[in-house]
Amino acid sequence: MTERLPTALGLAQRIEQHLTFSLGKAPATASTRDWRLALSRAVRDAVVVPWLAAEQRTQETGHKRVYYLSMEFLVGRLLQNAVANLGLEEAARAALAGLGADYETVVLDEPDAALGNGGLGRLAICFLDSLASLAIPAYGYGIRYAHGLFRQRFRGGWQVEEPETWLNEGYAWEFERPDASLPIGFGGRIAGRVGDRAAWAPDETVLAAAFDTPVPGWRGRWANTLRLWSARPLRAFDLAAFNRGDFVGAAAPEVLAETISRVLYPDDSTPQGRELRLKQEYFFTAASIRDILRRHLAEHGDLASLPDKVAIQLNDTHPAIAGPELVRLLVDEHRLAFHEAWQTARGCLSYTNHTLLPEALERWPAELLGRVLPRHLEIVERIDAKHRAALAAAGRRAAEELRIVAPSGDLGGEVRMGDLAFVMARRVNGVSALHTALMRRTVFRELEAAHPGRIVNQTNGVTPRRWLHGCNPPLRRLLTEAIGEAWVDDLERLEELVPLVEDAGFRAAFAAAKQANKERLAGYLSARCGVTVDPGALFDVQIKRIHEYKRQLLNILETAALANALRRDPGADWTPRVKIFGGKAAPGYADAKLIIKLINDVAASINGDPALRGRLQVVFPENYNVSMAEVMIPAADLSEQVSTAGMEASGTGNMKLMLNGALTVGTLDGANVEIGERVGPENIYVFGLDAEGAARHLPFHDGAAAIAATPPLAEVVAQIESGFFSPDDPRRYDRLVEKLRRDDRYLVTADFAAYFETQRRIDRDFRTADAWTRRAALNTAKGGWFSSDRTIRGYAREMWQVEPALQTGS
Ligand code: AZC
Repeated sequence: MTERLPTALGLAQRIEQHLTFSLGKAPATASTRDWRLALSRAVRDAVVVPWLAAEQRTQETGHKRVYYLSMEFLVGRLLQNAVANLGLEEAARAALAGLGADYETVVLDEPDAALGNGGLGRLAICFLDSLASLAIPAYGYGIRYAHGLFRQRFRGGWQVEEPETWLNEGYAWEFERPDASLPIGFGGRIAGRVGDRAAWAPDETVLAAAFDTPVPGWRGRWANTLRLWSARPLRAFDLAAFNRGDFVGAAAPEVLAETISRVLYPDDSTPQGRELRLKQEYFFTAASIRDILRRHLAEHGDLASLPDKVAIQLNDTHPAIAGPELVRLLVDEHRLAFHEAWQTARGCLSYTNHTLLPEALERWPAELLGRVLPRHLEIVERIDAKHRAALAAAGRRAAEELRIVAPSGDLGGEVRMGDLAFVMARRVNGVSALHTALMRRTVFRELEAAHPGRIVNQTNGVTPRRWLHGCNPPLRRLLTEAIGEAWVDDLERLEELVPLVEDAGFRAAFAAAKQANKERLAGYLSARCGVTVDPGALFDVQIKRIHEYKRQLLNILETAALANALRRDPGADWTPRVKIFGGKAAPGYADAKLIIKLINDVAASINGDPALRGRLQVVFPENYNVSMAEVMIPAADLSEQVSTAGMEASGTGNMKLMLNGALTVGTLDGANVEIGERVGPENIYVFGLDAEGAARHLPFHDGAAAIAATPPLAEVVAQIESGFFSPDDPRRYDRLVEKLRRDDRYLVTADFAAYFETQRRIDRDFRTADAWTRRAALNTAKGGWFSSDRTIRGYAREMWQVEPALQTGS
């Protein structure tokens, strides 16, 4: 499809029109925000054309659609990405300049839409970019949280959470769709039955209001839709109560309904919190499934063709209630027999597992599920019974482990959402080769044996549009000069760089691009946190959620041990390093918050020591988010991927950093394994126990003995205990130290020596700058496989059976 995209002049006119008629402002008084909103509107206008054309084409051809259901979409900024995908960058720059505004300033004004926590939510957005770029008709479905992920502040080095308010700052991208609203019920009872069918009478109903954001693909050939649901009261407010003077009471229904889409991940440590979370999950899943059925029936008129036309992907178990909901609608409203409904639903559904950590596998008390969704609990129980009966009939032992509704203590049972999603899905996937292999052997061992072949692997990927082309202009220019622009469409063409890596001129240019990015980050850190860093130092970066298994603790202990070594031997020729941390801890995760405080305490001790000046520095800017990642990733020399082997499902930051020419120091965990296979052992620093070794070692691991046997670690632990880093509260870290000694389940003390030794090797290697650059450039050259385009092609082929709606080049 060829749509005409605006020229600079056309774009300037549109920007001015929006400034005047959408925002009611004159150019002379327009603020940066006004220009940003006017430009966003003008760019949105440009997206609408391919967007409507794509929808029309899908309808006309009856093409299969993919529906990606996700509780999280970690969008970040949209403007720059949309401008680039539409090829409007030069035009936008020139148009704004002509109007007296600066493009860079305007795009940086956009607040991040942070409707996600971390990897899983960011992956969803990379996937939407790839789906649109590959012209695969798709909808993303999620929740339009009024408050996204909290804003992180450090007070005295402790994390405090403040509400995030992205919608207050003007959001120019969405279209509200009042005609697509749907009522969603909760609670109540079964009011009647006929055969398989039941009539559910909910006692609470809210309205799901739809908001559509167009998602343009690369070159603007195709655009898909991100449809987010916002909860509204069915009746606005209680006028009678208002007239009685009961203003608070009058607004109560409104408040209650809107609570459902108010915040991302409410704290689930209270029973109220858990119930709200379950309601959120059902709310967006039910609205999405009904929307899908409605569209399908309008276009195709029958339900038999549903699996041929509809592929629904469950991003983790959060939308797993989609299975029972679809069965419910097919049986209760569309009069299919139960078995037929189940088979139809299974034909549409696939499920991605993102974690093996037992505490992150969702389980709902049957009592709670039955109270909030009585009909669904019945359906789940029936599916459970039928599933096990079918296995028994086929001669398999109906193992206890196969129960979806499992007895649990005195609670009267719990529903294992992972097992439910598995049983309801045609395909189940893990997110890296190692993770998928472990999944088959551990959490889904029984189910894998019962349904061989259902589990497939789809190693994660990241979109090169945002994570190389968008965030790294110096490298983007170099790559395009060297091999042409086709790498943005087909990232595996980065392989063409391999011979160039042997060229001294190319290496010098590569190093210069890295240096420019390091200077940009230095400027950013200076402006944001008032710290001065030396762009000549090794930039050592660990950016991700703070979690014990991700082992920021290992990194900061090593940092403190390095500081001791530097102090002891000031004359030696050390490699200057800047340790950069970024990440948030879940508000209720006390030990992760204590690790944040420790990093900040160690940072204060190191940064305040004149003996370490110019050699070691620790920087931890608050409120790490997508747009901060876009500045940090291009500037990194070293990528820290040091999770306990077997625990990080995949990682995607590891891929972004590699693509941008950072070398990885990491364990053989998640996709690190596949990164190592592609770059070769000489171009990655692997250390520590592997997954098998870790599993074998753990039961016998003695943290106290490991500390005693590792002098640099013993010294740091002794410092922590003596209050060296926390003179105001010497006992602050007792709990952390106690865990390292007696319950080091993340094997920090087991891997410390190998990690410390590897870091010293890195110190030495970094000093041979040209050899380092060669290896960094090889990481970029070999990174092409980690494009989310490759991942989405895999899903399309092996899970969804869907083809692109346009051929490449058309
Ligand atoms: C993350 C995994 O921890 C990470 O390893 C993976 O790369 C990412 O998903 C995308 O697959 N998981 C989450 O963000 N959240 C949960 C609940 O697992």
